[in-house]
Amino acid sequence: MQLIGMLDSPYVRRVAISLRLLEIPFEHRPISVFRTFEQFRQINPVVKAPTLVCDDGEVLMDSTLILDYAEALAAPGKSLMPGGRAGRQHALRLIGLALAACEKSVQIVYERQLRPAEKQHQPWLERVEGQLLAAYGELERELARAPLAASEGGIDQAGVSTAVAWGFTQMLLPEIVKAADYPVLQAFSRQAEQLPAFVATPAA
Ligand SMILES: N[C@@H](CCC(=O)N[C@@H](CS)C(=O)NCC(=O)O)C(=O)O
Repeated sequence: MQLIGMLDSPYVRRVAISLRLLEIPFEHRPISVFRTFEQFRQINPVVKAPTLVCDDGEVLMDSTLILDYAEALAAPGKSLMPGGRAGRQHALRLIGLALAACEKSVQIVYERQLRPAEKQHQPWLERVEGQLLAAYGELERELARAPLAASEGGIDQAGVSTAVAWGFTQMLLPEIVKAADYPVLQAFSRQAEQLPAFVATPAA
C-alpha cells in the first residue's frame, strides 16, 4: 500500500499518523501536487493529495475516505473512532471542525501563494478568515468542555485531526490564528505532537 503526498499537507499527515497508530504498514511516497505534478498525475490523474494506492492497485483519494478504508483494514479491536453512538457523534463534530479549519487554511494559503497579488479579492479572504477563526473558536470551546486524550493509546481520530490541523495553521498562518487566544488547543496539540506517531511524521 502506498500513501502519495507531502506531509506538509494536513490531509496527508492525518492519514500517515492514523496509519501508524492503527499499525497498518504502508510506503510513503512524498510526491508534490505542485512541484511534481506530472509524476503525481501518472499515479492519480486527478492529482489530489492524499492518494492511496491499495495493494491490488486501486487508487483511493480524500483523507476521510482513505481513513474509512484504513479502519476496515485495522486488526480487530484497533480503531481511532469511538464505538458508542454518543462518542462517535461528538468525534465526528470535532473532525468536521478540524477539517473545516484545514480547508479554510489551505484556501488562504492558495489565495496568497497561487493568485497574483492584484487579483486577490479581500472580501473573500475576510470571509474565509472569519470561517477559520470560527472553526478554531468552536474547537477551543469543545476541548475546554470535554478534554481530548493525547496519550499513545488514548488519542482518537478527533485528536489526530485536531492536532494536525492546529500544527498546519500554526506553521503557515500564525498571524491570523494567534496561539495565545487558544490555550487549550495549544496545550493539547503540544502534547499530541510528542507522541511517537506524530514525531515520526513531521510536517516540515
Ligand atoms: N477533502 C480532501 C482535501 C485534499 C486536498 O485539498 N489536498 C490538497 C493538498 S493539501 C491538494 O490535493 N491540492 C491540489 C489540488 O487541489 O489541486 C481530503 O480530505 O483529502
